[in-house]
Amino acid sequence: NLEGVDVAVSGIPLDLATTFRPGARLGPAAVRAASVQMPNLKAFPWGFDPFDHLAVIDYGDCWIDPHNPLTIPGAIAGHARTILASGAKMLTLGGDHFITYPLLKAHAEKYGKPLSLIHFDAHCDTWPDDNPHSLNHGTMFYKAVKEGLIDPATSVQIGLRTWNEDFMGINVIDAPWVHAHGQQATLERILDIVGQRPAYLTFDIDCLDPAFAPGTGTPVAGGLSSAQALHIVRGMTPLNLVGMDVVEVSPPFDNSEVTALAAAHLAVEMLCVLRQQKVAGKL
Ligand code: HAR
Ligand code: MN
Ligand code: MN
Ligand code: MN
Repeated sequence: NLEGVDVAVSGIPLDLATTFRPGARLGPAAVRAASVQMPNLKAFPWGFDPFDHLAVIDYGDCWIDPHNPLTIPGAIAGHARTILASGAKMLTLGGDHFITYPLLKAHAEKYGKPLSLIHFDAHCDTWPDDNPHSLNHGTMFYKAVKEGLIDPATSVQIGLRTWNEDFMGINVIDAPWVHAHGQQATLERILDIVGQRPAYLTFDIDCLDPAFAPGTGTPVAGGLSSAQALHIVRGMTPLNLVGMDVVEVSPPFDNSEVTALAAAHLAVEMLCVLRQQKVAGKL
C-alpha cells in the first residue's frame, strides 16, 4: 500500500547477456546493504534526517524473467506505472542502465512528454538503434530522443569521456570540462539548461572515476570524484525532479564495496533533495 508515501525505493536487478561484464543484477542488494553502513544522517553534511519529513518505503524488487527477454521492458514499465499511479515518486536502484528506457516511458506517461533528462555517465548511451525490441545499455537515449520521451535541448549529460559522433542534440558537460571548471560551475550549467521543467535524473555509477567506483561493467579512467558528484546532486533542490535512478553497480568487481557505498550516498543525497522540496511545499 503506497498511500501517503512520498518516495518508493525499488530495485531492478537486471543483467543483460550482451554486457561485457555481467553482475549488475546484484547491484540493488549491495546498495541496500551499504546504506546500513552510512553514518547518522542528521550528522554532516546535511544537518537533517531526510526521513524526518519524507515518507520513504523500500518497495522491494521488480520481477525480471531472464529467460524471456522480450517481457523485460514491459515488466519494468508495469512496475513503474503501479508506483507512479499512487502519486509516489520513484528512486530506482539498478541494474543495467537499460532499465532507464522503460522507466522513462512510464514517467513520460505520468508527467507528460518530453521530459528533461539529467544523465551522469562516462558514456553517452546514444548509439543508433532502430530495433524496438533490443535490450542494450548503450542506446537508450537515442531511442528516448527519437520517441519524443526527452527533449534534447533541455537535457544534459555530465561526465562523459567516451565519444560518439552524434549526441542527438543533448547538451554535454564532459569530464574534462568538470575537472577544468569545477563542481559548482557544473551545477550552475545544469540548473540553467534544465530550469523548472519536469526532469528525470539518471546516475550511471561509471560516471565516477574507477578509484571511487571500480564495481561497474565498463569503467573508464578520468571520471568524477564522489565528492564532486555528491556536491552536484546536493545542489539540485531548485529543479523539478520527477524520478531518479542509480544504475550499473556491479558488486563482483569490487571487493571493498566502495562502489555500493558511493551509490548509497548518492541515493540518500537524492532523497535529501526531495525532502527539501517537500519542506518547501514543492513536492
Ligand atoms: N561501447 C559503448 C560506448 O563506449 C557503449 C558502452 C555502454 N556502457 C555503459 N553505458 N556502461 O553507460 O559508448
Ligand atoms: Mn550495462
Ligand atoms: Mn556508462
Ligand atoms: Mn550508462
